[in-house]
Amino acid sequence: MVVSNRLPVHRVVVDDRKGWEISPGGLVSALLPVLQSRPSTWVGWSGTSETDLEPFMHDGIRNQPVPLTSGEIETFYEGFANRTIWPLYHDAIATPTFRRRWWQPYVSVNQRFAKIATDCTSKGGIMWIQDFHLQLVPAMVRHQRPDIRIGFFLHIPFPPPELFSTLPWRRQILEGFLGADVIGFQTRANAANFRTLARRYAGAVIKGRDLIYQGRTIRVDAFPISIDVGRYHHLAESEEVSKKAIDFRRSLGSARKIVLGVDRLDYTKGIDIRLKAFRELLKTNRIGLEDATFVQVAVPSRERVEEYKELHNKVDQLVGEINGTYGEIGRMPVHYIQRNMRIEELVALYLAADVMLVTPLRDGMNLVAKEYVASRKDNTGVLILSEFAGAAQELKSALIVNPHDIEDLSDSINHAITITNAEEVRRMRALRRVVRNNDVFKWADRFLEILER
Ligand code: ADQ
Repeated sequence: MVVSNRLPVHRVVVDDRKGWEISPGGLVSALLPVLQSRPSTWVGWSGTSETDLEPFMHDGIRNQPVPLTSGEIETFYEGFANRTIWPLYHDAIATPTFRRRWWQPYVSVNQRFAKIATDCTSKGGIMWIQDFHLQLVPAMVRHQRPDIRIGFFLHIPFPPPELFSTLPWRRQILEGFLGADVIGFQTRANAANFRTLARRYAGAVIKGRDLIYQGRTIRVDAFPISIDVGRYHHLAESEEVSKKAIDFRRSLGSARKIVLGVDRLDYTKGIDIRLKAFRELLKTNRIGLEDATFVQVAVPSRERVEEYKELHNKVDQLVGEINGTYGEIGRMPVHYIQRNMRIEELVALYLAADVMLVTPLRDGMNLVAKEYVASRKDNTGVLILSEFAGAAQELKSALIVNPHDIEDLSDSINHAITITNAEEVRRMRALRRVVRNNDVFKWADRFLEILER
């Protein structure tokens, strides 16, 4: 049983007929094979306003929809999840909003998920709950059904005590997590933050990596998530993708190097800062149009939330300003694409890019960094990686930067553009070894193996 905010499928309408299609993404592709090998159910919101959806089978998995009202989408999802928890857990880069009227809907939606999920879990079954939308579900499930083995994985960072302590509902959230038997985080530091806070506010006792709480032993550990490495490798080898990469390069003109960024348009990802660093290089004449061109792909997300609208405008403005100031007819320093791309197109871009910029101010893991590395089949390419992404704990051979430091960032871009072939290959080989050794299947196996013990 997997429980997450969204089902692994989304609605498609073809010739006026409604159907479902598997959603792209690492979590879905990691869990599908695991779930398909045994009778399983995925509980989640369908992403639509339909409230009368019956459970349905898709690709060998039973999908159990959880309805959300438009009021709950505003208070539970856009409010408590996206404007309270998301910014608080990302170092308060945007100021978290604490609004009392969002709390009750968060509790009642969590209750609905817990009820629907327990109702379809057999005796002694295994339940794996995902992410920050559902932090209360583990305790709610335990309360109703102590026979179930409960796992919880947080995809985003878990903040240090000074920050988390400001949350008015800190105790309730911690107690929610503590209903699980295994609690997984992206990094060891995140897991340590949780243990400290569980001791401070919930009276848990720390014993190595475990917590003792209400007579139970709870495993609290780091499980760094990864990608389906084989799939990226396979795509990078395909003729269609290789051709597309050559096309991309050709259409980007004669600049020697292509620098790439791929992100959800989110204020945690540091998109504006990397544009400023690139502008700095142009402004100080350290690079010219013939040296490098910067491609930023950003898919809009959470567009109804104010901070996201502001970021959208800010990035539009910066791109316009850089191109207006430093561009020439037919030669623009920045190419900005604001839409979803097919995975084949993304891998082609990864293949075309000499330098990949992953500069979040804070990020749970960052899968884009791993996707780039997995696609670089000829061991070239330079990854510039923020020290504040979970991925930096593993990808130590990247050029590691502090994204708050524009000079450090522009120096690193300059270094990446002028790097020697020997250094480039040495770094990429080491990165590829790390990514190959921990793919998403290993991640899921390790978590489930501990949960099933
Ligand atoms: P995200 O914040 O969404 O995930 P990330 O890990 O980078 O961040 O994953 C984004 C995914 O979306 C990647 O697979 C990427 O290829 C894809 N993507 C990005 N832009 C795209 C575009 N324009 N078109 C198509 N696909 C695009 C959250 C956490 C992360 C954590 C993951 C997984 O915030 O820290 O790594 O979950 O746990």
